Amino acid sequence: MSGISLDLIGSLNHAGAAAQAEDYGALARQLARRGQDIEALTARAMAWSVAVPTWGVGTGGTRFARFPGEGEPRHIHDKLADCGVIQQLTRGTRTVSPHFPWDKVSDYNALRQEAAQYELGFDSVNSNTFQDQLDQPLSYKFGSLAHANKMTRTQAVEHNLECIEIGRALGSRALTVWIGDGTNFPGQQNMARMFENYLEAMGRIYAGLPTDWTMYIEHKMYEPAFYSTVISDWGSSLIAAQTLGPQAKCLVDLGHHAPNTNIEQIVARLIHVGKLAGFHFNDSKYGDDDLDAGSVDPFRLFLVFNELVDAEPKGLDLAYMIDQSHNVTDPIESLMASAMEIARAYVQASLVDRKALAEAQAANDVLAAHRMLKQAYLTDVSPILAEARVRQGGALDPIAAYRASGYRAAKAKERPAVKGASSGIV
Ligand code: PSV
Ligand code: MN
Repeated sequence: MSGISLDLIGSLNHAGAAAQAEDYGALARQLARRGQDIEALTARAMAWSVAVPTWGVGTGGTRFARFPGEGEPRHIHDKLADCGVIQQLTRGTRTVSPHFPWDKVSDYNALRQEAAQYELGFDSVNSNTFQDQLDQPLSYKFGSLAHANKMTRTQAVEHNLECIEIGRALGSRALTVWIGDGTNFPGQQNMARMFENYLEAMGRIYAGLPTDWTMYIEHKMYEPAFYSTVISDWGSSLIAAQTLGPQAKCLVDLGHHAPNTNIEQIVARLIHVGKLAGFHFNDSKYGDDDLDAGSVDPFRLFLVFNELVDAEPKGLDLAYMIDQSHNVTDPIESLMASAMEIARAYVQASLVDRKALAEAQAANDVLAAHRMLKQAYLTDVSPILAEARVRQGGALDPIAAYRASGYRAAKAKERPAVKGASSGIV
């Protein structure tokens, strides 16, 4: 099932081929002078993949307003079609991460086949106990897995167990649990008891995990709760993961920390204890802004990958996902740009000469060590990323190809706009 005409991709790639060959050759010579083989780096870029969130292809909003885009996906089938375009053009987003109940259907085996037609698989399944659904007996207004009332906790546990069942049918092997539970007022709840309630409920979900599954615990400092959240930081997340057992790990969403937090150090610590699950990539300036990965602070993204590449000999098995809210851009364009920025940070981090860096660190040659990171970060690896895409049948310039295809305008005709004002994160 092809979303964008192969002829169009082919002719645009052909038009840019000479310039790409020239840029690739120049970069190959520059890297060879540094003792690096461009082909090995291109092979790494080709093997790289990051999951796209199904909720990311819809236009996002804030709690003030949402300004819907044209031709938005109406359901999971449209979302898969859009994710298929992202994969077709970038060749670096081979899986999607669904969210339930938003993506509910009656036949998950059929959904798995449908995704396979776009050459997509399913990554981690995400549960949602931060909203009330229409047919839901007990409200999550005052919490879900950490709720004071055991019946509400049980309802939230059952939803998570249902997500695992759905995920099994989809071929997923992980459950991501993020809760909005917390308080807005000091004294509103007993913070210690809330954490105990959470652990009790999570223990019941953990008991339902298939043996080859992992549970990802996602922390977040604030929002929707503004005084305290139950899993506010990596410390709480790690305590929970260690209490639950070896199948529980900590997921780092880059936007879920206080401004200026040294996230790369958190990454290093979680790797040290063998508890890093993976990432939700996005960028931010002030809070959980959910901006496009690498759009505000690309150096931070690079430094996170510097830790990951450094730890590769430890044999990491991580989940890489995007988690963004596209309020003012076409979500397909933003997701393609983000996937490419994430791959860029990965390839740049792969340029660091680890042996030379370790020697400079051992000799306390501070500036030499720092300059090695800077040199890698300042290297324009775009020709490597483009080569990796084209060799796999993708687009030399995905955003240009997408714009030339008229995909969005065609979808605007096919998917009529939903009328009325709305707000919300997704
Ligand atoms: C919460 O802000 C979060 O990062 C979690 O990953 C949710 O599943 C997602 O956003 C929902 O938009
Ligand atoms: Mn997230």
